[in-house]
Amino acid sequence: MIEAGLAAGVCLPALDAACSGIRMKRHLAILAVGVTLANARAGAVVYTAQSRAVSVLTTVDAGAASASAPDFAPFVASVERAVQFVGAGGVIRVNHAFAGIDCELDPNRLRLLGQFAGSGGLSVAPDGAEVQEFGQGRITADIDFELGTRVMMTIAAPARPVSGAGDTYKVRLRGPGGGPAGALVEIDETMPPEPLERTISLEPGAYSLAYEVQHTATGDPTTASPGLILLFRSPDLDSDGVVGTADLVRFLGRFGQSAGVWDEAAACDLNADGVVDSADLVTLIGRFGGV
Ligand SMILES: [Ca+2]
Ligand SMILES: [Ca+2]
Repeated sequence: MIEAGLAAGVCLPALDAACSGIRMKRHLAILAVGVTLANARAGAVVYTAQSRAVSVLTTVDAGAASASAPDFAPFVASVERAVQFVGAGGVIRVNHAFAGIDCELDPNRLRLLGQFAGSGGLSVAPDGAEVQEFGQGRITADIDFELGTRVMMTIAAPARPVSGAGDTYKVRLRGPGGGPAGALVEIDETMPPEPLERTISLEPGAYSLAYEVQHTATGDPTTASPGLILLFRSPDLDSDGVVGTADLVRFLGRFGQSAGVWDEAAACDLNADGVVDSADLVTLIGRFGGV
């Protein structure tokens, strides 16, 4: 007993230290497992492929310029050309083409803002021959992503710019299965130019978005501002793979705010009714601790 007591008395601090070390290792191991799981899940939306580009063309000199995104980082770029030419009556005019893009692939939203400007007109050669000159801008984005869980998504775009013959406009979202059955959104230049806003519950799986808009300026200067947003309404607001305290804090920071699809608060409007309120909070709490 005494020996045991002494032994215990001597050994306890050492054991305590040893146990503390073991606890620390276990703690680190649990942390490591947690990090691995978070990385593996990495939020509801994972982008798997991207191809984004802007380009312009001026017909006076058949000149072109373009830029494309090298990776999944925000793509902010613009290209521009401006060339003088002789119009009717010897008046000097400008054949202009500008195209800009600002596109983010955030786990909670895919947002693309575009900008076009341009001008053209009739050029008159010394022999009197007239040619219709135009400035043309083009924006394209092909983006694939995968969903690990069911997500309510809103896709929205302003009405396409009304432009000339030969211009193109496409918004196409395809889901698992591909083909006609997988076509969730399909809009092109043959349809009336109307704003798009549609909320869809997306099942887990692979999706592909194709966006293309081409704007042609044939006369006096014109501008156009196309855009597109896919808003993924997941309560995992920080996209770390779990609905937790950080998401709740972020959510409460937007509580009570109105939320159109283009607003910063929109990701917190989980039921897409235009306001961040208690109904959304109930959804978040219901998923707390899960994905
Ligand atoms: Ca989270
Ligand atoms: Ca709401």
